[in-house]
Amino acid sequence: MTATTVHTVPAAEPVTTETFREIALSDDVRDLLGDQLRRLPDPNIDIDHSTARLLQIFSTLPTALLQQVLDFGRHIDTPGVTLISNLPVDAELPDTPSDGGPSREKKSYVAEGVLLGLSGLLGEPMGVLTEKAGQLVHDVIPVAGGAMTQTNQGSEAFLNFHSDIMHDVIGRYDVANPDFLVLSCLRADHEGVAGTFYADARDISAALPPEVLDTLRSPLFRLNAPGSYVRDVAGGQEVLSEPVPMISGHQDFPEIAISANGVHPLTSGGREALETLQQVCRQVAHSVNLAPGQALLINNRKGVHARSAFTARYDGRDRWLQRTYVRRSLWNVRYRVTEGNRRVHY
Ligand SMILES: O=C(O)CCC(=O)C(=O)O
Ligand SMILES: [Fe+2]
Repeated sequence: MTATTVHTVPAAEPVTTETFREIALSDDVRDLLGDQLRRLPDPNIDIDHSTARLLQIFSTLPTALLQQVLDFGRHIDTPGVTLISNLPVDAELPDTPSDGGPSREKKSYVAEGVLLGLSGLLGEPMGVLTEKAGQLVHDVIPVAGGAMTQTNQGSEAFLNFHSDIMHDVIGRYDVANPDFLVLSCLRADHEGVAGTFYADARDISAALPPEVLDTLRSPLFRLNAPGSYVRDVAGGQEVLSEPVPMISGHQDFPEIAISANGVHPLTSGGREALETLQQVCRQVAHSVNLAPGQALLINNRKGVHARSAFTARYDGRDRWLQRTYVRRSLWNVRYRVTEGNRRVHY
């Protein structure tokens, strides 16, 4: 400290520029979690009781590991994506449901416990009536009719870099949408080639030519509503948001929102910038071929995710993920709450 210093500043927190992290449980920790989760009843029956119980179970994780997950949820400078490996799995896994789920044959709830337990360390699981009928545990499974779609039912087509957004009468689809997604793998695809990609907006911004970043930071884009909304509610018609930027907020901590089901640029410059954006996402992305016992924590504001093409056989052994949508708090989305279920939005 020099003589001219007139006030002290608290020691700076270590600022991380790391955008991907991997955490692996030891076998002992995995088995301890597994023993407790095997006794869990179906967590959907009383979700608030179950999430309380899961918080007790997950609080027995080693402190350093628990802190990494908590830090993922609470800090602005932590990675946008984290892979957790060597999680416990169900002793018996029934066929992958051919209708997209949920499975009616699943008898234990280890996978659901892992998914909701991790989710509870980040915030509150939420459902949306137009996405998986408002369920809190989403099954992400290839469905024959949706193979080519830009939705989570797809397989044959590369699912472009996107955020999970929500149709909303306020005209913004990136406000009441989940802050986080947790994706947990129950079964990999047959060939083990399905990759989940994540591109962090910090890495994207650094890699973009400045003038393209400027364009993407301008309100020149209208997001199409999610495929499930367009298909089930809007009779196949596009339903566009008000004009928004693709990238917004603090330059060191940007937020990004891209719709999977199409972005409509208002200018030709905007169109070119969108193409560059998808290319840059591919360049900077981290990718993981999820395997059973692995889960990805995804920050849905710090970055965008994608999935590579893979081949589905619809034979009961196809890729099966479970997913939650997580809000840090349910309070500021209360304008969308439905009667009779305080976690489910219209
Ligand atoms: O299948 C995946 O790996 C990701 C799919 C996806 O985008 C999602 O579930 O939101
Ligand atoms: Fe997604």
